[in-house]
Amino acid sequence: MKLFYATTFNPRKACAVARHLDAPVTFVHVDLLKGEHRSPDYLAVNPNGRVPALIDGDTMLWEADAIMCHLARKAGSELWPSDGAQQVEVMRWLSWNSQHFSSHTGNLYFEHLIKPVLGLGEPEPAAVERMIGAFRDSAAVLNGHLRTHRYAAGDDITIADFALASGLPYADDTHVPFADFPHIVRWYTQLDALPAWRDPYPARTAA
Ligand SMILES: N[C@@H](CCC(=O)N[C@@H](CS)C(=O)NCC(=O)O)C(=O)O
Repeated sequence: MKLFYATTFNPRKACAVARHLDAPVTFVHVDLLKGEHRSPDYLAVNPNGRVPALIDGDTMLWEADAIMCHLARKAGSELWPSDGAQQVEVMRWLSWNSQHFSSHTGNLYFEHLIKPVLGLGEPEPAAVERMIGAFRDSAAVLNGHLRTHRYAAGDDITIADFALASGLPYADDTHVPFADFPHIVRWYTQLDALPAWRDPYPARTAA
């Protein structure tokens, strides 16, 4: 398998799951600043021109959540539960995460970390305030759930946890106030104890 990635928000969770599972993937770095994600060769893999993407034999897969699912299924890992009802529970959190929780952390990531790199100016204060308010509303829901659940889908870690955690490694720089939510902090501490989560990317030698 080949996993195309950059050291950014969405590929991070796919790389972390690949490393956590010790999956037999070759990591292929895609240089976004050089526009490698818009090359014809890369667009043939992912017509969205985004990372991550995965090639596994004849399968070309994009969307980080689907890639995590594919890697977990292929490894026979309970990160993607074998039980159907548990799969539904994982899907609930993946779906909610992409529409709500990580949508807010992702927007803050864009304002604080991507705009400066792309020369798009300073974070817009009113927009940032709205994003933080939206994050707080979502975080209250997750915090309430985690009060009685060790992980998002229950007692065991799943790909939903990797997805939900996507924006939290950047929280200091992106001013995501997750420290105000004690059950999220307790839950995230478990993720942060995983070597693959803390250090999801392969070492790269300078070009
Ligand atoms: N929904 C996609 C989002 C992928 C995505 O937006 N990736 C960003 C990096 S975090 C990207 O490739 N950006 C390049 C661009 O938009 O030009 C996923 O979860 O895989």
